[in-house]
Amino acid sequence: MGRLVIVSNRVAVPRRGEAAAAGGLAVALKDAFSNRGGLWFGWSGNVSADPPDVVRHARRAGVDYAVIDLSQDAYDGFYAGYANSALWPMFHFRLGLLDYDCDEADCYRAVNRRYAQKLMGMLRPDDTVWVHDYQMIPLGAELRALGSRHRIGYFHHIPFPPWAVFSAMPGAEDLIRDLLAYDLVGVQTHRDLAGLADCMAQGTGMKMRAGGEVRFRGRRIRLRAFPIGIATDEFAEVAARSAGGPEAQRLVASLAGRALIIGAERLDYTKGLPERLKAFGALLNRFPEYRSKVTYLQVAARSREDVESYKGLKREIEHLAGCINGEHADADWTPVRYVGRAVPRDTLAGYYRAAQVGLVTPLRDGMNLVAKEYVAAQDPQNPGVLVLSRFAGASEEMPEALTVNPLDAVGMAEAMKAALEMPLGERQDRHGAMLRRLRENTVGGWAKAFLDVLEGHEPAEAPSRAAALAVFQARLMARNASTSSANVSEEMLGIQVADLSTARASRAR
Ligand code: ADQ
Repeated sequence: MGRLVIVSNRVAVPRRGEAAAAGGLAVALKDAFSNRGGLWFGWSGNVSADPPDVVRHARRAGVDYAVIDLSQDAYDGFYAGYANSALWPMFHFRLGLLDYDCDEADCYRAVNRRYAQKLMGMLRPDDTVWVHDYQMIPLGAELRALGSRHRIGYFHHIPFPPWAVFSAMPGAEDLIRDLLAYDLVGVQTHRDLAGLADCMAQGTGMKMRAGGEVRFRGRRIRLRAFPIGIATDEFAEVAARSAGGPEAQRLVASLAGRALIIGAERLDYTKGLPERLKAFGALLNRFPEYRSKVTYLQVAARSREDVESYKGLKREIEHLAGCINGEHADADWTPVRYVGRAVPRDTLAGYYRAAQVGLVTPLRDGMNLVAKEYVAAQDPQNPGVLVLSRFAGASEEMPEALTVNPLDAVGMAEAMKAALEMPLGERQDRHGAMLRRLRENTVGGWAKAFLDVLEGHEPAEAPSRAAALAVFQARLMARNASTSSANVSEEMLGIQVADLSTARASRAR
């Protein structure tokens, strides 16, 4: 069996003597790596004006890490620019925040091309390549253009909207065609799979067949939903241990017997923080019996502060928290506690366990691991209640949560009240059902399921014409700044239509 090669935007090389950071992909891939060895390639996280054009290598616990640095221009155009100012809002249905710049789009392709060139030099013929997330969509096509015949899979961690939304992105057809270079495209949920299939059908003319695949020039591209999980039992153990630790104990003592509602996430406009604060305000206004009886703790790790659309968010949240506290606080009670930074994973797990309600209410989310962690962290004898947005991918797998629309402040306030008042038996039943499912679908199982489908696949032909066309298009755009992406798309679509009619004609024969 060949190596497993992972490509993700950010690669955190563990310190010497450490296996890997707890949580996240590193845990998911532990088994896969330990069975066959592997390579993990991506951006080091370093940015400088003129970084050396070299790949740095490190070996930790049987895994080779290979990282490159980004120049300030590449960081601005590729990461802060196209990936996080255009792709991120579009994939989260926030077209009003989509900030497209064609130079940044070119930069995104150029960075992906550079990654492909570096990676090709490190690949062995029997390697399996697994590409992660929206920063890397064109990587597969760039690898194919360089002659790669590897099995290449792509997993999309964030939502996949239907074509009516996706097509707002300039160059949408090219982006969706890039996915045809992969052998397997994975998304989180069935809702995302429907979005992906719709984009494939309308953006490329390729209809998903029964069995979840499209056929393109003799190749089979599988489209599947693989809902990501967590290391359930390990997280439950960490939470149980941390609940007795000093951090959680200090928190519990400070509540003076009041109920605790918790929220935790990166400070991101997709996570619905202002809406949640307004809903908590509505709880205190509509149900005054909860004044001085409940405390809401929001832990929000700072994120992407150099992206324009994130800049006002911190201020808005601080303002809302201040307003609620100003209106309702007492000398001995602060309704909203706001911790504006990341806290260690085990501390967070202890906080989850101490909370009677987990409030996870994103406006859109691929999956949302906090929802799963909150459930895993509970004491099964006396579990808290999860209040979950219907727009989080996790809601597909967790119907026993109290499902809410995050835009409905009163509905959310009522759900919080119902959660705080839920009888023990009902809490145990709901929690038990969710925990069973979390144990069945762990993050290790998720990685295995993806790789099993990817590796059951016949080798791809390379370079496919579709991929070569996508690369041709990107190069053309880069060379000729005056050529608008719309023109190039039309030109490509012309080729596409011609190809399809040839295919139809040959089928008819
Ligand atoms: P994220 O958008 O980062 O992930 P999420 O899935 O919730 O969102 O994962 C966040 C992780 O960070 C969790 O493990 C959580 O415990 C941790 N965390 C949150 N707040 C923290 C804080 N203040 N301090 C420390 N740790 C904190 C993207 C997609 C998601 C998808 C994941 C995985 O946007 O939809 O679930 O990838 O595929």
